Amino acid sequence: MTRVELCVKMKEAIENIDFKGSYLDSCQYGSGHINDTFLLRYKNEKGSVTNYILQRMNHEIFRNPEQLMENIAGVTKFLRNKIEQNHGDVNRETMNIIPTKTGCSYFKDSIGCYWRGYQFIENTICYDTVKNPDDFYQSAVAFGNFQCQLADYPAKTLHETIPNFHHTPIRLENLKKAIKKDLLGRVKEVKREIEFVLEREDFTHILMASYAQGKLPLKVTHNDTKLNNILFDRDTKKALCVIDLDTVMPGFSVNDFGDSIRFGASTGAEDETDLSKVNFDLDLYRLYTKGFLAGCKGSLTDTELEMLPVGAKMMTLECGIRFLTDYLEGDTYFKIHREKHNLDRCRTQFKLVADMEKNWEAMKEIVRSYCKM
Ligand code: ADP
Ligand code: GN1
Ligand code: MG
Repeated sequence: MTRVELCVKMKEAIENIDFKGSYLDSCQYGSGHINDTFLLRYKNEKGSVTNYILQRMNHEIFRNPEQLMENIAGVTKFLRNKIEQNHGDVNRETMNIIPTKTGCSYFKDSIGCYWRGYQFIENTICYDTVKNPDDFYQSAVAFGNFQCQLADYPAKTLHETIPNFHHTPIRLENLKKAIKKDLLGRVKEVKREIEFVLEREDFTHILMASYAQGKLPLKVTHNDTKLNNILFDRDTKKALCVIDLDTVMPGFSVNDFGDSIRFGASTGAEDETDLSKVNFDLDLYRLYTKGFLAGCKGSLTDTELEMLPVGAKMMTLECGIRFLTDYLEGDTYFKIHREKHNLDRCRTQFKLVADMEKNWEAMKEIVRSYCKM
């Protein structure tokens, strides 16, 4: 879609979603890899400005946006009740959908794109890297708590918004298919990366095998627990709201733990090109473990606890595999902002995997130390 087309469709969405006040302007917002996010400004009756979030959902990735929005509507309503019971702020501690003028949770435009509106959560900050270790700790408590809050959510009613999202062996199969096709002739450049993955093929099966043996339970999980999927309160500096609920579905708790570690317990950005700057930070791992276990409030089984380090390495390896696959397939999934962006991202992930392997015993010991408390 061209920029002009996008603007036309955006106008259609703006007219149909029940934003209150008179429209002032809009701009692109945030640094997510998947949806198109905009900040809208409205002038309200009192003359002051109300902000809203408008998102064009990526329906190539989320093949069934209706079902996805049914999940989000259900989960946010459930969270609102929990927050209310705890005397929290229902407008700031969870996402709130702005329905369309006909009361639907999403708007489908005339060319079949799906849009949704959210209340903008004011006075918050979103971090793309860990600047202050306490923020990372706070995010750990928030993601642990999120899982705990949803522990009694009727999981069977949730749709699988992306089938096999964290099924690592299937991710590896997809990579193998991309290697075979070699659409853009890029395989020759990434021989080392491919070898790195194939050497770890057995590892990719660990979680699925444990689940198949009835050891690892299925929980309601977030599945995309990057630090920038949390909003922090600007004043209190506390993690306030878990966002980006597109992938909330049944999954493994250890993967929620793991995805945060791969993104946050790194000394470099996800797309850093200088790999000497990218190291696994054991102190941040320790801090996150402490916070996540505090947030989960004793709800993890012994198998889940034991497998937390596996979750960390699994999510990092899997994400690297996904970036590499997308690179070979011509960068159609993750938004890229420069040439070889996905390859750079893949390399940081594999660097972290290698670092985790060097720190494996220490990672296990850290989990054990917090379980004894
Ligand atoms: P993506 O799936 O593309 O990552 P997100 O739902 O995570 O999209 O949104 C992208 C960014 O927009 C977030 O990282 C955050 O900075 C901002 N954002 C999203 N929703 C809100 C909201 N309700 N209030 C304030 N900021 C928001
Ligand atoms: C995507 O949507 P966003 O930017 O929060 C992706 C995650 C990846 C992440 C890598 C639906 O997350 O799975 O781990 O990029 N989300 C989806 O940064 O694929
Ligand atoms: Mg996001």
